[in-house]
This record gives sequence, structure tokens and C-alpha cells, in this order.
Amino acid sequence: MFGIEFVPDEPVYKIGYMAKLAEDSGFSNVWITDHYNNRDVWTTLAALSMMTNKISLGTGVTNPYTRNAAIIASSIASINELSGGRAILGIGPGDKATFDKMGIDWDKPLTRVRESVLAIRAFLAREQVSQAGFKGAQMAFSAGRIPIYIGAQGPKMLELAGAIADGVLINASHPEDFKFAVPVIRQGAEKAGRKPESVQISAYASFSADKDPAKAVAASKIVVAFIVAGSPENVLERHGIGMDQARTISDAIARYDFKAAMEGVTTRMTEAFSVSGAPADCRARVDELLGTGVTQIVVGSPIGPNKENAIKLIGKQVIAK
Ligand code: F42
Repeated sequence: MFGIEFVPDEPVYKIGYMAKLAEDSGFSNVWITDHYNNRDVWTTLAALSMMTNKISLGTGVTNPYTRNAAIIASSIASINELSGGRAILGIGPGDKATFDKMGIDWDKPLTRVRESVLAIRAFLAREQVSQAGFKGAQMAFSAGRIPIYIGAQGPKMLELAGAIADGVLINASHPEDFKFAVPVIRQGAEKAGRKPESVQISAYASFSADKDPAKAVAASKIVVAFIVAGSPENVLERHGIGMDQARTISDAIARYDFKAAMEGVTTRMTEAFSVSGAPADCRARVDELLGTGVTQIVVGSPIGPNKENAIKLIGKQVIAK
């Protein structure tokens, strides 16, 4: 199964147009990112509910810090109603860098995600919620069953997702990352008495496809630069990337010197942190990812040097294969 990620950094109607194109090209899910400085994720999903017909619509991902869990439940239930049952809730601990700018304290993210997911599920089942600080709160309308996916990277968050979520969204593009993550998720499920295969595992990958593989790789470089700069040491080590190389890139990004940041991106880095190339190259990587236990490939930024062409190309030559 294929999903696609859109960052709402363009007008909502443009995102709606591309989501419809994705639906017509064979994608099953669309995931909209949530950062305060882009278009609002809920407004975008409401527009997409009206502009598409069958594609599932998810937050990819929202968080319990910028919004209260009861409000998240009400919002996703409204999207589910508006879209005829197509909503999926993606929720994660959120992005520390944006929280710092917003003056939000990233207090106990693991605990916060666990408590929020359980509370949201109870709200969606129209139970009276008296946990996680709520005092007998209850939804006034019913919205049906909505799958909840957790955005996770760290081992504890992955294990938690295995224990309580319907699915996991993992920001990674290389099979080695999934050889690490999949057993951790499965262990979390087993410990919680669940069937490991009941948890959907999504590779939320940086993807770039073009007929010209060099153009595809070039388009992925800026995204890969940000991923390298934000990756923990153990992940860089897993891919044979030195901390000094990563520091050169993060220093360039801190100076807003994106040209220098991209120049620091090596072939090893684009291979580790993106699925990029001609459609046949991308399909080969997709097959490797599916072989690790991944059940959904999410085609994430940049998608390709030309987004619309890339969506059509991926539909015809990656998904249809
Ligand atoms: N973040 C956004 O803000 N917006 C997005 O649109 C977005 C999309 C997205 C899509 C896929 C995806 O995988 C991630 C995405 N993210 C997005 C990022 C996401 O919100 C997280 O930042 C990212 O997944 C990293 O989280 P993590 O899984 O690594 O979890 C962090 C919190 C972590 O450190 N986890 C540790 C671990 O091992 O999993 C555990 C930390 C821990 O145990 N904390 C304790 C606790 O109770 O929380 C407290 C420890 C103490 O001493 O206080």
C-alpha cells in the first residue's frame, strides 16, 4: 500500500489538487504534516475531505502539546464525518525545534503520547474520560472507528506504538532502519498481548522520483541535509556517516547557507536517507523495504523535482508494478 505526505507550505487548494491527483494515481492514503508555521492541518484535511473521494486522510503527524487530546478527538471525528469515514489520526511527540520557538516545554513526551492516545481512543468511543487530567469529559457525537498511528523513531516510542497503536509512521527510508525498528514494534505488541501483525508499519520516506535519476537525487539533497543534521549519532553510525560530516551540514543550515549544506550531502547520505532515482531504482528500494515487514510506503518530501509529474510517474511506474 502507498501513502503520500504533503507539507502544507502551499495554499490549501493546491494541496487539495495534488491529493486528488495522488488519489487518481493509485495512492491509498494522504498524510498532512503539522507545524505551526505552515497551513493548519485540520483546515487542510477538511478541504481534502471535500476535494477527494476515496483516499484515506491522515494527520501526519499532530501532537498532544499544541492541542488538547479532547480537541484532537473532536477534530479527527469531524474529519471522519466530513470525509465519509476516511480519517486516520497520526500523532507523535512533536518537533522539539518548533516547540522551542513556540515556548512549549517538551515535558515527558513518551508519557504524554501514551496518555493522549488512550484518552483520544476513549473520547472516540464516547466514554467519559477521567484520566490524564480530564474530569469526566465526553464527546457529544459519535464518529465511528478511527485508526490511530503513532509517529515514532526512538526505541521506547516504537515499543509503545506496538503496544497501543493501530500503526506506526517511521521517518526512515533505508531497510537497515527497519531491521532495527520492526522487531522493537513487534516486541511491544507481543508484550501487550497483541498480534504483532495487527500493527501496520509505515516507512515515512523521503522520496524523489524522476525519469532522470541525477535530477531526482539532486532534488532530494536539501531534504537529506536536514535529516542528517537532525539525526542522532547512533542512526548516523548505522549508515557509516561521521559526526564531523553531519556537523558541517548542521553548521551550514544554522547559517542559512543551504548551498553549502547540500554540497556536504554525499551519495552515502542520499542512499541512507532517501528513496531517490528513476522509477525502477525507487521500486527496487520499495521492494527491499516491504521485505523488512513494512506494510505502507509513504512517499514523502520532496516527492520529485517536479511534484505533479513525479506523482503521475510514481503511480504508473512504481505503484502499478
Ligand atoms: N513532528 C511534527 O511536529 N510534525 C509532523 O508533521 C511530524 C511528522 C512526522 C511523521 C513521521 C514521523 O515518524 C515523525 C514525525 N514527526 C513530526 C516527528 C515526531 O513528532 C517526533 O519528533 C519524532 O518521531 C521523534 O520522536 P521519538 O520517537 O524519537 O521520541 C522522542 C520523544 C524520544 O526521545 N523518545 C525516546 C525513545 O526511546 O523512544 C524516549 C524518551 C523517554 O523515555 N522520555 C520519558 C517520557 O516519559 O517521555 C521522559 C524521560 C525523562 O527523563 O524525562
